[in-house]
Amino acid sequence: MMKIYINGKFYDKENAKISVFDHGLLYGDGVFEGIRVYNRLVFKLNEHIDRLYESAHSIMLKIPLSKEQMIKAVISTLKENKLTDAYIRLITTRGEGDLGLDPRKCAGKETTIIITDKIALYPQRLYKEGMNIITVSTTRNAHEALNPQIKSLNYLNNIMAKIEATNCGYEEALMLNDSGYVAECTGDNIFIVKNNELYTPPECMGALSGVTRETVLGLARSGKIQTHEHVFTRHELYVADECFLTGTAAEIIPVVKVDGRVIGHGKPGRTTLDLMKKFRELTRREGVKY
Ligand code: PXG
Repeated sequence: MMKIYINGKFYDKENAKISVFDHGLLYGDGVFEGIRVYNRLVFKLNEHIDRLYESAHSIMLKIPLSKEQMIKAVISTLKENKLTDAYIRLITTRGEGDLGLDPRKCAGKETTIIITDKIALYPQRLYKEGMNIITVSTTRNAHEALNPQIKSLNYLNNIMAKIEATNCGYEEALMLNDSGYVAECTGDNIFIVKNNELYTPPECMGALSGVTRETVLGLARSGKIQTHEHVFTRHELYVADECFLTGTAAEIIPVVKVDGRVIGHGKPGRTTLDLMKKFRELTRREGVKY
């Protein structure tokens, strides 16, 4: 039986419920993280916790637990569910208030939820053959409106882009920022390889500071690959030698076609395959053991 953590207690899935007055539901007012566990090793747990608290700080949401308490809560949820490989969804909402926007009404009611589940893996075919993605007309949120670096519960911007892509028969959407520069995909960061060097858009272009993104940049640097967090347009993407996406759920997934343009040789590239291998090795040996 799946056990879900809500504010320090475990509930069966059927009984894991929160108020309909929770501002997480009413307004998407809250923050979240998605974390992976590989064979009892929680991958980059501290990095995810840090990002959760940074997102909360930015929206002036007080998480009732200290980081150490949050880490303990995550581990105890994993133990309760006896999972060795898992996907963790960590959420803190503003909590129960009234029908008005004012978050002051929710003070002291912040709600922390931890769901651990089996991982829903992407089809193996996509890793072997690579993905075919399309640019959508929904632009990434402007940072002065709702900064894409805040991993908030308000994901409509990404969902609208995902709907556009699936309506066109594509698995994933490429999102540009409101100046037309490449930002990221709906739940993954984007990278290109050109002349054996690695490029990804800087966060200020509308990209989340992805934990997998940081990991891949580190792996590339230790493999003596030059890395650049650099602004680029769709043209640079179209003429890249290789392209791939990174995310906790997807890990590293090759992209072989963008807007109908074949990338490189139309197959997952050498650098991509090498980084995929190194990433898998890292997930096997590094993490918080429980
Ligand atoms: N960009 C966005 C907008 C994300 O939500 C990433 C990049 C990758 O970040 P990490 O830290 O995971 O390397 C994310 C995180 C989904 C889904 O169902 C994806 C995320 C979160 C929640 C759901 O695809 N990705």
